[in-house]
Amino acid sequence: MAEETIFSKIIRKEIPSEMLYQDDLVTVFRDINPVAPTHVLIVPNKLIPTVDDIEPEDELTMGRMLVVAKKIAREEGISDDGYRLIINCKEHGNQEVPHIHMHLVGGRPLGFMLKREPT
Ligand code: DGP
Repeated sequence: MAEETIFSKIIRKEIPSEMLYQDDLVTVFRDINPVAPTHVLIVPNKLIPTVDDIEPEDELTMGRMLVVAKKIAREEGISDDGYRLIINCKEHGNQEVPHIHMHLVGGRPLGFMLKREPT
């Protein structure tokens, strides 16, 4: 069994967050350390540690994350200009919290996805 993170407590409302949305499968709350005017996290209610742990029965939940991302982006007023969705995975992906979360980031031009390594 994977160990719970702080995100499980946020989902159960045991600790405070700026929660924007919750349904039977996903929860959305603002990132504590935003990198852009809109920076929210879309999180499955079920503890799935990383993308590498996704099982076939999680397909509906993964789809719901995208459907909800679209809805929140529209509510945040960033849909027309565009935004970025990011899921970090494990060490090389720089995943800090081992409970899958999709970052929805926007509200300013975000530049290239990654800095190129100097050649
Ligand atoms: P990642 O590197 O993809 O695992 O991003 C983890 C994000 O989670 C990071 O942007 C900061 C955010 N975060 C960590 N702890 C908390 C918390 O207690 N509350 C909220 N709202 N966000 C958190």
